[in-house]
Amino acid sequence: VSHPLAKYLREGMLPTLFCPGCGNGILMKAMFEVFDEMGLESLDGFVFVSGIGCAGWIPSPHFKADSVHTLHGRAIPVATGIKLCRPELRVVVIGGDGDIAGIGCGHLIHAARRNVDIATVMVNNFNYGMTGGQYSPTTPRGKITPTSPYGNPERPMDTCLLVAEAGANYVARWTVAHYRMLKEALKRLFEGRGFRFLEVVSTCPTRVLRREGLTPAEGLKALLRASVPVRRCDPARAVLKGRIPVGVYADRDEPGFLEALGLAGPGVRRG
Ligand SMILES: Cc1ncc(C[n+]2csc(CCOP(=O)(O)OP(=O)(O)O)c2C)c(N)n1
Repeated sequence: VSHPLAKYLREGMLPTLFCPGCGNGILMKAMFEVFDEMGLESLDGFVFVSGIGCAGWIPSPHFKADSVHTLHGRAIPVATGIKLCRPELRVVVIGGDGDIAGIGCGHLIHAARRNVDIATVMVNNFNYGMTGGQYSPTTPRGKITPTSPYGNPERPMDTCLLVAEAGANYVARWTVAHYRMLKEALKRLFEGRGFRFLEVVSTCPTRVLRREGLTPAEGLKALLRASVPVRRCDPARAVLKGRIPVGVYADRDEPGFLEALGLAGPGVRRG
């Protein structure tokens, strides 16, 4: 493919493996544009780590880069190990809400608490997409899913609040319909120290939108309608009402875990 962004895409990966209209494609394009705007000719120096799920497929197999596809929920501890062994690499975790806020939630909290120097992109499509649309920790209360035929009985959580409170340096949420803001946040994510966390609210045309009778385009518009700036709401309450708080939850520059271990910082030789 002779496209300026094709340098980041593994051969034979078009069309992508995602369902038509999946928000993962939008996020992938945004990431490629950001890499290009960062002046990167290749993804050398990056390692992408994912667990299991559709979002985990964004880097592996699509990215022409080193990637590790680990167990469901375990991307963050594997990424932490890679970063501690090879501090000079840029380590990026990509996964779904089930992967990162569900089964992997303990790892998420402790990586944020330790301020581990990795970037994490959590794609929140409000369900377990890959396994059939079961409800996840972020599914709005009352939603009908294959595991909640009478409506989801659980309270959804605001993962960004949790990660910000635990101590991460950078925490933000945007939807795939906020393309420009999403790219700004991705740029911030790939730079800097400490734990950087971006929740990307996305659409799942196959498991969610089809059930609701919405096209992928209508799904994107619904994301915009549900969004509310985080600084103008009480995010925990907004999430309970099915709104999507968007914006920056935390932006600090505290020393990361590498510095706490003496593996980075002034006077430490890298590489
Ligand atoms: C230990 C373990 N439990 C359950 C599964 C089955 N499983 C595979 S992917 C997945 C959830 C996927 O949802 P999410 O992480 O939100 O990603 P999405 O597919 O929606 O992008 C589950 C439960 C598994 N692979 N391993």
